[in-house]
Amino acid sequence: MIDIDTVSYDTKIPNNVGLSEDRRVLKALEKWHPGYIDWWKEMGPQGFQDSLVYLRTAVNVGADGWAKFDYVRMPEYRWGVLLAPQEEDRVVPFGEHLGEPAWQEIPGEHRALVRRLLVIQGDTEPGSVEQQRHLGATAPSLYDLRNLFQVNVEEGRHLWAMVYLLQKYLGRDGREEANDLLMRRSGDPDKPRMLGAFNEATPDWLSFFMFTFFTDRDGKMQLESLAQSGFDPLSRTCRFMLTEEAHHMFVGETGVGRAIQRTCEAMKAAGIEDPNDIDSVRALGVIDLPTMQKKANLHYALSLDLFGSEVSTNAANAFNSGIKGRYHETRIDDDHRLVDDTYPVVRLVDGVPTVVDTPALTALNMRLRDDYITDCTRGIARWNRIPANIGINFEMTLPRQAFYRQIGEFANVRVSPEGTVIDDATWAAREGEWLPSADDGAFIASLMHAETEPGRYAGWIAPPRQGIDNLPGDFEYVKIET
Ligand code: BYC
Ligand code: FE
Ligand code: FE
Repeated sequence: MIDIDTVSYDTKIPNNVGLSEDRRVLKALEKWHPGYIDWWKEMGPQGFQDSLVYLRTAVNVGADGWAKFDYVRMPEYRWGVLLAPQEEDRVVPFGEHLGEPAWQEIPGEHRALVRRLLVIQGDTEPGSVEQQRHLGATAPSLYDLRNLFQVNVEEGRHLWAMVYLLQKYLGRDGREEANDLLMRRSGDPDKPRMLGAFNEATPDWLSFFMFTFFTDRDGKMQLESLAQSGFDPLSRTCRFMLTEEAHHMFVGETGVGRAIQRTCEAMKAAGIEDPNDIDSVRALGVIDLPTMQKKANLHYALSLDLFGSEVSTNAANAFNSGIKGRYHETRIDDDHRLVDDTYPVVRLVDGVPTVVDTPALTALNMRLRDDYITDCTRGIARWNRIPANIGINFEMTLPRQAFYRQIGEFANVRVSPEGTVIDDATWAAREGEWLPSADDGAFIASLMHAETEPGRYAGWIAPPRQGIDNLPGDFEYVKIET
């Protein structure tokens, strides 16, 4: 019996899955490890591989005290395989196998489906690290630099989490997939990452914060759904990943929030009341609020695409077979089978976005997306308190979900943020009001420069209210030269 409360360090790979007694999987992971380190050095954070970074490392899986903070060089980070504790007598919580004991192996008939989900999930993790690899050079503070690297090493660990499941439960196929996960590259036309949002550039820190707010939140929703899985090792893996994910969204939400705060404070101090007086605001060396709205529009639309098509038989199969559930499945009060249910889905009917009742099983992507939208809306409301408190009249909003989509119902139509279908000419004329333009990008880029002195923050962003690990904001979170 493996003691899951103790993480074992008797192999190179910290784990609570008894790796030292599982020679086959241990050997497979040890074989994969050097390729991972090569990938990290080639595609991970550029320029800081020798710096000492004040990072948390997962050393346990309990509710409290699972992380230890210390200075580490990133290539020496202890990426481990950690699963949340096994729940006794857990059953498949939904689908046609509802109520059967949860599976400790993948049922033969669902191997292809699980493999696909593990690979898609796994592919996003290194994708995001690749997207963010240039950001260290322009970090607005050591505090932010450290948070970037924390997110990066944990996305690396999320890759390990998926690779463990592939190697342990999918044999040779899993091994091949694990190797391929190190071969694809974000944005590479020949071997891109699998999902759209992970092939976009993350050109500046505002994008990084928007990404961690919007796209890591898709990660949260997807992991929550997979955490419901009847395949128990997948459930336990995702449950532990979710404890790390919370910090990623914290980084995004507070990052954007601090930029909003700084802009509002600068406007107030300069006596500028109109948020749309963009030239005057930019002259203060801060990012104007309408540009932040445009960035939010972009990252939100890209993240909505990550939920797949509105109507999806893949999603129906994943649910029916007990592999991927709904957000908070076990808290939902219904039959958890959905065979005769319907769900309202926004579809394009005669060129107009229209709510259509659709069989609930095929509408599961949509349902998860709706839960996601609710979650985003709460975060936006928290952002909006900042201008209100400072006395600047501005509210961030979310565009309608048909806006700027590349996947699903609305992939082939032009839609305004208000949800009106428009022609190409109107789109071309107004796109610059809704999405960041090259000029906006250049302006933001002009503000991006590194602050490397402890306690100093770039002029476009407010300091955090408190530091990490109860340390002050002027703590030396990264020792760049060592
Ligand atoms: N880009 O039947 P459909 C995270 C493909 S983020 C490109 O609707 P399904 C993280 C689709 O693969 C969370 N292709 O698909 C965040 C399918 O292709 P095939 C990642 C796309 O399966 C920040 C076809 O279109 N985890 O963790 O219902 C930092 C038909 O689509 C896209 C997961 O996503 C796209 N956006 O839904 C780091 C969980 N969307 O099979 C990490 C696992 C769809 O016909 N994945 N396609 O060739 C899933 O549950 C589902 O596969 C999806 C798609 C929700 C992604
Ligand atoms: Fe992740
Ligand atoms: Fe994340």
